[in-house]
Amino acid sequence: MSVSVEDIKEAVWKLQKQKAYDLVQQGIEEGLDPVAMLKAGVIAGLQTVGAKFGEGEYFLAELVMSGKVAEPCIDLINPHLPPNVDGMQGKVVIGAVKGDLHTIGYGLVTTQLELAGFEVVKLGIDLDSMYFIEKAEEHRADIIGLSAFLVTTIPYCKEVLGYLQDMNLRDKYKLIIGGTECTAEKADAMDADGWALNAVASVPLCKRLMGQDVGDEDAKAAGHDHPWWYNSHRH
Ligand code: B12
Repeated sequence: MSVSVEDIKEAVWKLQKQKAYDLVQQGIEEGLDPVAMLKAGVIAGLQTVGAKFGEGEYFLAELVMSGKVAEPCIDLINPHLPPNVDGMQGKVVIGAVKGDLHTIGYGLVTTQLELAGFEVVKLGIDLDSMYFIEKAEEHRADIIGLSAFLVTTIPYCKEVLGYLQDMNLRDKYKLIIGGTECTAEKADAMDADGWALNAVASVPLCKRLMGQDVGDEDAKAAGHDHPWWYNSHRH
């Protein structure tokens, strides 16, 4: 029987590690759309896990397991995602802020940006605010990407911005944020340069911040009701 993205989603939220992996493998062999397998399959499955955790049906053990189920699936899908390369776009350093252990989200952002021609340096998780700045300097980055999934870790994004300001580096870098609990409003309130809802939306965001023409999206993305937002007061 052929695989559907629903099967993949179900295996992910039911935490059936081997089954999810096998279904993705089979999906690839059968020519199922890799983007759909990722978004409507694996990511949707993780969202179901998150909802169950929020409702008290799943606990930390399930949350931990969901990461272990999803990651090998994503690794399997990644090489099959469609490339969209139009030359070197810019350099991004990205990682999860202090106290934040969520790796999957910024891993996906990295893949999409790389496919779109950005050079991306993955820094890791639970990083000191100053570390982002040191690495941005070392790699001569254009953009600093901060991943913050928790209400308790989002304030560290503001800390990085504060350090940049104190070091007179605020205008040298574009600082963007993202993660489940991050919103355009929060990015705006801390005067970040941009925010994106998901990995796909981080591509036009970074292109816009690098001064590229993004057509119709430009006006929409200056407001908060778009999958990505850029700080029109600064750019
Ligand atoms: C898996 C998971 C974990 C795993 C992570 C494993 C791993 N390797 O990453 C582990 C077990 C570590 C974990 C731990 C915890 N988690 Co957790 N976790 C999740 C879960 C189920 C999925 C997260 C995920 O990867 N989703 C998949 C990605 C693709 O989701 P996404 O948000 O759409 O990602 C996109 C955007 O965020 C964006 N993006 C991400 N980063 C960036 C960066 C930039 C620069 C940009 C532009 C965009 C961007 O692009 C991503 C890709 O499209 C979520 C539920 C959820 N709905 O997200 C909870 C969730 C995030 N966790 C939550 C909680 C509470 C915790 C814990 C505090 C639980 C506990 N009691 O200990 C701990 C905290 C650990 C810590 N200090 O970080 C809450 C957060 C709620 C809140 N209000 O803060 C959530 C929302 C679950 C819930 N419903 O309550 N978790």
